[in-house]
Amino acid sequence: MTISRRHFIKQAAAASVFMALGVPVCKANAADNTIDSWVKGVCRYCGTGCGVMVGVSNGKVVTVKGDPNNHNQGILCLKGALLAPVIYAKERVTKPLIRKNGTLVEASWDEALDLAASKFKEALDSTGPDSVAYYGSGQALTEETYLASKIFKAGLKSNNVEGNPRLCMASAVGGYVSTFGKDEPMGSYQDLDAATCFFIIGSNTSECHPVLFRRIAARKQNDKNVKIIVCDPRRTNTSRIADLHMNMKPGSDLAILNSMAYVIVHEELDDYRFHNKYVNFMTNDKQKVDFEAYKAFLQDYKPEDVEPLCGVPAAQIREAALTFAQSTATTSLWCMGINQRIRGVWANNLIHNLHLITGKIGKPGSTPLSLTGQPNACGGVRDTGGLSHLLPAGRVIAKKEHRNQLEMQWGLPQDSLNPKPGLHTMALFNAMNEGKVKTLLTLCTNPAQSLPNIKKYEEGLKKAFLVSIEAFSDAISMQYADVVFPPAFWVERRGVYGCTERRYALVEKAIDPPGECRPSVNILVELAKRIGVDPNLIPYENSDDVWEEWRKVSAMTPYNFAGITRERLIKESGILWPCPTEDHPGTTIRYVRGEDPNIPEDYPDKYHFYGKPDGRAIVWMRPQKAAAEPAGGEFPFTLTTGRVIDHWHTATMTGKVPEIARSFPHAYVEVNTKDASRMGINHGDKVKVITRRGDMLFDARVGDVCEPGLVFVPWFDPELVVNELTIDAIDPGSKQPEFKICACRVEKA
Ligand SMILES: Nc1nc2c(c(=O)[nH]1)N[C@H]1C(S)=C(S)[C@@H](COP(=O)(O)OP(=O)(O)OC[C@H]3O[C@@H](n4cnc5c(=O)[nH]c(N)nc54)[C@H](O)[C@@H]3O)O[C@H]1N2
Ligand SMILES: Nc1nc2c(c(=O)[nH]1)N[C@H]1C(S)=C(S)[C@@H](COP(=O)(O)OP(=O)(O)OC[C@H]3O[C@@H](n4cnc5c(=O)[nH]c(N)nc54)[C@H](O)[C@@H]3O)O[C@H]1N2
Ligand code: SF4
Ligand SMILES: [Mo]
Repeated sequence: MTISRRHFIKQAAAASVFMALGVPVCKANAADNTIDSWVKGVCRYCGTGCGVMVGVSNGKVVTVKGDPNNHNQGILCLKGALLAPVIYAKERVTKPLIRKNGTLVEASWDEALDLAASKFKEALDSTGPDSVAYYGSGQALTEETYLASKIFKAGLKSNNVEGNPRLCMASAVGGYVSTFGKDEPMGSYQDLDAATCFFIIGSNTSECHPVLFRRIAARKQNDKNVKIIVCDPRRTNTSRIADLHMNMKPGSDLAILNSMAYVIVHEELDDYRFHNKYVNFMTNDKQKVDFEAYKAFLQDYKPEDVEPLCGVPAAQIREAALTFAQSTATTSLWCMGINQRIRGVWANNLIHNLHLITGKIGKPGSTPLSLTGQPNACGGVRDTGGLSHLLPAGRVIAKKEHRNQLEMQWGLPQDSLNPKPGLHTMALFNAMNEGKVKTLLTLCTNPAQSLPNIKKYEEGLKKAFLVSIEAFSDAISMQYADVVFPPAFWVERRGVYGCTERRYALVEKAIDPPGECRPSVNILVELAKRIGVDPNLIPYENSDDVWEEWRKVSAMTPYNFAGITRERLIKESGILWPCPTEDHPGTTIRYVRGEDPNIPEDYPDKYHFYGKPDGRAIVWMRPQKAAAEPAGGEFPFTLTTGRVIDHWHTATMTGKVPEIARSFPHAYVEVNTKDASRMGINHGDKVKVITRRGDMLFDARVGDVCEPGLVFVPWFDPELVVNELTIDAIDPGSKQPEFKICACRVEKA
């Protein structure tokens, strides 16, 4: 039995306390005796990474329920519970397609592979490796990303390997690496059950990580001492359970975070013993200074002084700081409100600062925990090095020593890898505009809708030869594709996803793919061979073979996956790396002796931030900086974009679920009641949103979600592509675009 929306709501109503909190939950169905087998997997959607059991009957997926043995304890949100119909959507691409006379038409595999390979060869022969590129996804399997990255970097000698995590997690990566020397969080979901204070900033957890939000809400319900602080310019469902909602002006996070540090330091709530031993203080231009200099830097951020800039009363900043520092255990959670900013890395640093000056790190319930967006955003792309400056397992292209390690592991001659980092995402699409990148392979991403300021990049999408591995024919990017390969989707092939807490879990194959669809691993291998990549470099029959190699490549680094065998993944519902041996249980706390297997048992100190040469993490002195395009003059409003609970990104999947499509048929614009009444806008009226890049009509949703001066548009709608309006300014460190803030004008249509 599939779960209908009505059935779901009935189940959710049973958990009425959570409904009252705006937390939808979906408990596992009782076993249905019409099911032939239940196959273990991971939800296709968000970075929460809920374990699922896929019910198969007569070779078809008929229902999906939560895996009781995974962290989500059998609970799913509506998106996860309604995955079955997505598999059978009529828009599935089931045969290879090639463009002929402007139209995509069906072709044989040989024809499509040969055409794509010839275009890659043409570009490589005429202009060299820098003229080809790969653009992947945090929704691809770890094995797929590792393989694609190896094909391009080792096989074609092109470091133009990028992916949508650049739009998503790049600033979090930059934050972890600059503060701790290594990417990825140190904590885990266990911390959510021990925290007495949750500091949620720039994350609409209730809509974007619903099952984690439920866990947070449960924690609060079970312990009246638990406090929740939310810092977000919108009154989201997440903010509605907060004890304190700092309803800030967009873009003022750096000031608020420094101001909280000011209060902590001035109230003597910092943990001197901790930061004296485990922390270095560093100016923005990388000068090591002492604690007194850091204190002096904070003088500019007295709560009363930053109040006008951030719109948060000084008393609230003080309250937030005191609650953060005085709670027994504090967990910070953040997401795109922090990362999608031109100073996203700095904002990440300042969140880590609060934990480092108070010593609230590496203890149960105390951790900075960046929420990852996609189901494999923490996994594949970051761990296996699927970005233009990275090599697998935390190595970087710029370091000869790292390149040499990979050359050895991959059986390549020494110094044969390309030493020049490739183009980051926005530079890559710019290079396509300029005709410098001529052939692009995409896998599991829909850039024609998801890139910022998208009109600007249309030229390049048209000009370049676009080879796309894409599951649904109505993805907007298909309008630009020259060859389309039909992939096996979700549970039609086996492979690994890694979620927010460093948990790697296996998505098992439950059914055969339809038509001529093939697993992407096989598509990549076949295409590479035809381009001319040495078959000995890619001797894989399936994703299991790739996984075996990845385990070896990761061993001997702090990203140790050696103990995560396929056999264990089949038996267990996820394992948290580092996991050096087959009898190792996985790691829930990093950087702490006795917990993190990378720290020797006889290491003299409790903490060791081994990513840094002296074992000390860094408290960075990062000043407030305005957004790239602040509101003002002709464009007095701020436009922000984001998500709604039921839709996934460009809606190529959730749009196929009738229950979801009915509840969110189109994008809309949230306008504050005061602004609306001033402009004579009523709920449901057509409103024109105008930015320096274009304009678009949306239905108005008038209410109190946005403060006056701010409007919000969700970006799922393929008919109203709000990315025609958003700005493509990027963080100079992480190169992540500032999707969250641009200036606009709002007019009644
Ligand atoms: N339902 C659903 N869930 C998803 C996804 C989905 O498409 N749909 N996508 C997944 C992915 S890939 C991602 S990356 C995550 C994203 O998850 P989130 O980041 O939680 O979601 P967003 O809606 O993009 O934005 C989060 C919040 O940032 C706030 N914000 C805007 N400007 C600022 C600012 O200047 N400062 C602060 N502090 N906050 C600001 C917005 O008001 C919004 O509430 O969700 C994941 N989960
Ligand atoms: N305005 C605005 N824009 C944003 C954001 C924002 O907050 N605001 N957020 C940004 C963020 S955080 C992200 S992560 C990106 C996401 O941007 P995208 O990755 O471009 O968005 P998706 O819709 O997830 O694209 C996934 C594509 O893969 C296809 N697909 C699904 N399953 C499979 C499969 O198994 N194999 C293959 N080959 N294809 C498959 C889907 O049909 C879809 O076309 O968007 C970014 N864009
Ligand atoms: S919370 Fe995320 S991972 Fe869990 S069921 Fe919902 S969409 Fe899937
Ligand atoms: Mo994302």
